[in-house]
Amino acid sequence: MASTHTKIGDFTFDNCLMNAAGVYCMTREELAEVDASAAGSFVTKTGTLTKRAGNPEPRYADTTLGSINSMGLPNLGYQYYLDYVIELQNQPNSKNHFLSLVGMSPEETHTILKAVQASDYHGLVELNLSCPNVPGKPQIAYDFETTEAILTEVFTYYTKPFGVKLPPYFDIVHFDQAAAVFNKFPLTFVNCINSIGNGLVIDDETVVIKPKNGFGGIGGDYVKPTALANVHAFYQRLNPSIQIIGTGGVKTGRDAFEHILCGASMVQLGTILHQEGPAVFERITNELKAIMDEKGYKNIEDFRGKLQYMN
Ligand code: ERO
Repeated sequence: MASTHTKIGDFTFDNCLMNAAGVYCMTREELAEVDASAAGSFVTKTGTLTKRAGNPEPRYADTTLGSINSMGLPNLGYQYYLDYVIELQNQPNSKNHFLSLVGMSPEETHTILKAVQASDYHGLVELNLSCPNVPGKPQIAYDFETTEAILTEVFTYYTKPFGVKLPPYFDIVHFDQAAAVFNKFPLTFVNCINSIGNGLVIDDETVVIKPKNGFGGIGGDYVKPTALANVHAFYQRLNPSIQIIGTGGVKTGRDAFEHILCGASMVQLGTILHQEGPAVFERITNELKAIMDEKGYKNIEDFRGKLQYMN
């Protein structure tokens, strides 16, 4: 049968499917469940310098075609997640993991990353440049100057494998400009996409989440074409040494197949993991392997990035 084995930088994974940051990754218990599932890895909830309660509830809603959330970055503080991934990396046969991080200011981001640099952790870090839900804090990666300034500073002291979580871009010029910034740095990966920020879902006459008068990040079916476009746009533009993690709208093996076809080396599940729980990894892995078997693909490198265009 086909293998969904993959690599990000020097790290190998038995399966290219894993959770998306924010879903099923708040506590050690949730992370342990994902780790014990068919997922190839996990990423932690984005950890900040100090723990945060997040926005008032209800702050997540399933919708007909996906989800809307305005969690507001609730998390247990970066140290909690750093301790856990270090604990796991010291266990025999541990999977490789991703530690998601961001500060509430560039200064806090550097404080956190300097602590991770000084720690025993030698796994992957994902800097979240795209949280849409903290009132008064814009999505960092929509500001190319600030993004470049942060990454310039980071790479003066940070030497471990490092990637960034990006918001969706919607304009070809923005793909060009964003890729030009990221190509200046020795990034291991970029992850496309975070939720589409600040959508609005209405039930009868009322919003479905409380924070920000109902505005929140959109995930699920709505976002798949945007996610695929971002994965492929960056696949076309980034230095080949920068790999792509594809996130957005994956709920079947076919969706994962399409992300890989667009260039993704790893594929993350958000909304569907929230709906189905960690058993979803086995279902979607089996669906993806069945498609690969039918097409005669032995591993994901046989078709990764090989999206066909019309003449
Ligand atoms: O509100 C959040 O905690 C959140 N929701 C998202 O859809 N994406 C995020 O990146 C994020 C917080 C970091």
